[in-house]
Amino acid sequence: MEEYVERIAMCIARGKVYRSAPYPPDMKDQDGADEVAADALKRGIQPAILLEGCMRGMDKIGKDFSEKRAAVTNLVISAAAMNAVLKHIKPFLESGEVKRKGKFVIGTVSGDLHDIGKNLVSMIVTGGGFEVIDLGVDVPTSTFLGALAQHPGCIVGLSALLTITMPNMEKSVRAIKEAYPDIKVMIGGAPITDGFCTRIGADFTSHNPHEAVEYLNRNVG
Ligand code: B12
Repeated sequence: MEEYVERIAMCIARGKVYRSAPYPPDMKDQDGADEVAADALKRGIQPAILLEGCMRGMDKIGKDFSEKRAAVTNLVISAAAMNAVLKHIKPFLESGEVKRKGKFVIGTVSGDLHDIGKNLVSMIVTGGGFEVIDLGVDVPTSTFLGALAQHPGCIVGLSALLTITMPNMEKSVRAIKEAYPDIKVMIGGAPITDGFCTRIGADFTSHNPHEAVEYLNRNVG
């Protein structure tokens, strides 16, 4: 069992998606995350064990990213490897056989169409064992509020990439905090700083999706 956790973690941390993938060159002709996950399930390994491998792998690449040993491109490839595993676990997640830790609602704020970072955060949070409700891009405050009413107990994340949409982020955060003072609000995106986060009353910000997962682990439930 531990062997599969380690193999999956390694494929994810190194970004080995499929056997036929040429990257990384030193893992050429070795099974990737896709094949290892399929093999594990065929041998009766519990899907939750594969999720443990996902978390360990993302933990490693997340730390490498924090310490500047990995770039966003590495995160993207690792997320693709993680998705290859999640594809196999999805039916078990949907049937409820594998329990989620909690719910995370995320969206890009009104007026903003950038979604690459948001999608990366969504994927990594999913791999961290949470159910993600992705509201998409250009999300008005009313849609955030509607989703929070529908998913009590969730944590919410807002993304913004444009300085001109940061005021929309502020409006949404303030409205969320007014309607749901107990809901934790996380914000992110290239122009977002710790100072902005504090000023608008959000609870947490990071440029690193791995730290978002750590925040969720600390604050869920
Ligand atoms: C790709 C891109 C686009 C694509 C978007 C495609 C898509 N599907 O997302 C397109 C071409 C559509 C686009 C359009 C525009 N863009 Co643009 N775009 C970019 C670009 C090159 C990359 C953004 C990106 O995806 N980065 C990679 C991801 C992984 O990084 P990220 O989003 O920052 O996310 C990371 C973290 O911030 C964090 N994170 C992100 N969200 C969240 C949320 C939470 C909760 C947490 C915890 C963390 C988190 O995690 C991620 C992983 O580390 C940037 C330049 C740049 N280098 O940033 C310009 C940029 C953001 N764009 C810019 C501009 C001006 C525009 C346009 C206005 C251009 C125009 N004149 O039409 C339009 C606006 C359209 C709109 N209304 O949104 C400017 C913004 C300048 C400013 N000061 O506001 C930038 C900075 C380019 C520049 N240097 O001028 N753009």
